[in-house]
Amino acid sequence: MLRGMAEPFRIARELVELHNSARRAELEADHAHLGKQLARRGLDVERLTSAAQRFEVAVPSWGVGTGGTRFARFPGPGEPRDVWEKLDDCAAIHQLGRATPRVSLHIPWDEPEDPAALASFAQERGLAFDAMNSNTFQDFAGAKHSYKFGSLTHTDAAVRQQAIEHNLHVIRVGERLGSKSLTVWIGDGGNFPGQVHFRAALERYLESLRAIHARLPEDWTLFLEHKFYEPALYSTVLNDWGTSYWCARELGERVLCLVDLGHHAPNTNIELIVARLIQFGKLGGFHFNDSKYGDDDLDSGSVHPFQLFLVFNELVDAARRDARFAPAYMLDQSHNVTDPIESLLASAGELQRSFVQASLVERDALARYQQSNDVLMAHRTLKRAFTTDVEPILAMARLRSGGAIDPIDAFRASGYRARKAAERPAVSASRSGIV
Ligand code: LRH
Ligand code: MN
Repeated sequence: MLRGMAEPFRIARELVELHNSARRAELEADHAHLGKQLARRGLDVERLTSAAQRFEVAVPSWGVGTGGTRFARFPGPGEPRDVWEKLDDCAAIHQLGRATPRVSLHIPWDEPEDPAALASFAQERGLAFDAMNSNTFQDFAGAKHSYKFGSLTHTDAAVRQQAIEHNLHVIRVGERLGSKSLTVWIGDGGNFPGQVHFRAALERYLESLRAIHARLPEDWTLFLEHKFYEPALYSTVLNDWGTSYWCARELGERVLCLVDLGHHAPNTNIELIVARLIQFGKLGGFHFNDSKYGDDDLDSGSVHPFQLFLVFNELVDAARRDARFAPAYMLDQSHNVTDPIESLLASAGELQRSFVQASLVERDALARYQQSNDVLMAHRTLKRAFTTDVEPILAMARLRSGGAIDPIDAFRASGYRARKAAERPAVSASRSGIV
């Protein structure tokens, strides 16, 4: 871990306090006013605010760098150059937003020479490690076999074995970092009709996942991430939630389905898929983002905020029925034209907003309207929650958790990006690609 002589810049606690002191009185007035309004609806603003304080979502290590597309990537100033600088940026996000205490690493992009040192580095910054992500969708120097024609489902057993070994390696690294889960997403599939035997490929997928599952530590969970297209452009092996569900059931109770919101065809009813996976007991977690067309990895809630609310409506309803219900929440976004830190702060806030709004739904009334087929009132019951401005609850939750009332304003006032641009030599406009 080579670093300049001077300690890397960190946002001073005093700056956050100064930021909050200028806004506290207004916030308290807004929070009290919202409290009165919600009390008339039988809702307790204090209970909702502490629930918002407990809301957490993991940030992707690959999300703090500028993302790109297959055409180009335009790196911004102060790009993190390695996993250490990525953790510094994740720490700044959690310092201001107070909702992202865990980081999801991607191996080998974040391969630590010394996992123990990385674990204590993270701990010093109030961070821990969430799900590990393996990568058998790119070839890396020194690899014996190429994944051009697939990885865990490749027709050549030697290539599958290489991919299995990589996943076992990622588990071992994760164990040393204190992670408790592995997310497996593969790009395996075909670009031409006839290129892949659909059923044989899925059999190979199951055989490989069985080999990984057999070596999964007792207290770990394995997440299967489906995706309907890209990088394969005609068929993918783990193409949809149904296939993922069937595989998770085949593999075992610690194998669950992960829903990446961008991995569905446009206009797919994702909240219905979420309800199905909840009912089938196989909803493991999420990669939250938004998209207009393909797997655009846009900021959560930036295109379809009502869909995000409807997803949380299913999650809050499920948690109401089963206190143990705790799917893993992660962001998985690519920030091509915004400051990645600002986008992650905003996106974590949008998830928290959808969670709090979904917690406003008057569920007994909704159940009555659904039972009596009072369609309009059932829909209005959801819309009333979605159209409630809960910003005072989100800001108060941040304030009470030691964060910033307006994290993006505080981030800009801190000059963090400019300081990092001075500390971290600019990276040239590199090759295309998401990272
Ligand atoms: C695939 C995916 C997967 C990650 C990658 C960065 O589209 O969503 O979760 O490994 O993005
Ligand atoms: Mn994903």
